[in-house]
Amino acid sequence: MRATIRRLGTLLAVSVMGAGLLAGPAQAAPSGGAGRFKITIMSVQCLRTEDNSQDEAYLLINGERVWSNNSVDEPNSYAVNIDWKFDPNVWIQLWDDDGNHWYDHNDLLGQGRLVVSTGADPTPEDNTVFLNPNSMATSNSRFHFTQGSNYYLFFTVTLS
Ligand SMILES: [Ca+2]
Ligand SMILES: [Ca+2]
Ligand SMILES: [Ca+2]
Repeated sequence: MRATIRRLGTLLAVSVMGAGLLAGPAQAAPSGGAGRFKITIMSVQCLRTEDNSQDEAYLLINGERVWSNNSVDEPNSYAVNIDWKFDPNVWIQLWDDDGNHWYDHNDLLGQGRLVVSTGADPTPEDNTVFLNPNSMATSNSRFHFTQGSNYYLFFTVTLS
């Protein structure tokens, strides 16, 4: 079962890549979620991989796998272009796939949270970004992940 799902995932990934080659950058971005707000993850920048060679990076939004790239190099940037609706919170994880063997689990490279906050000037925290729902201003426009690697994730937030 797991192998079948993985194969389906590979087929999907290959077909998406194929569509990308045919349609170019104008292809429809994957999207999901629900709520008043929308985060757009524009790109992933890798300054240092977790693996000695390339990383097999993938992104989870609220636990759903939304993007992956099996040949992430340092230093390099990769377009993501994922839209995800949310309200009031959304959390994002970046992982490196190592096949998830018992002797080599996949590696969590970092996680960030985006939190709607109407409080007065919440104190900035590492990788907790606050969204003022009145002004739509965010306390940051990127996450910085440094667990055994060095990655930036760039995003914008708009009304959905
Ligand atoms: Ca790894
Ligand atoms: Ca890996
Ligand atoms: Ca590992």
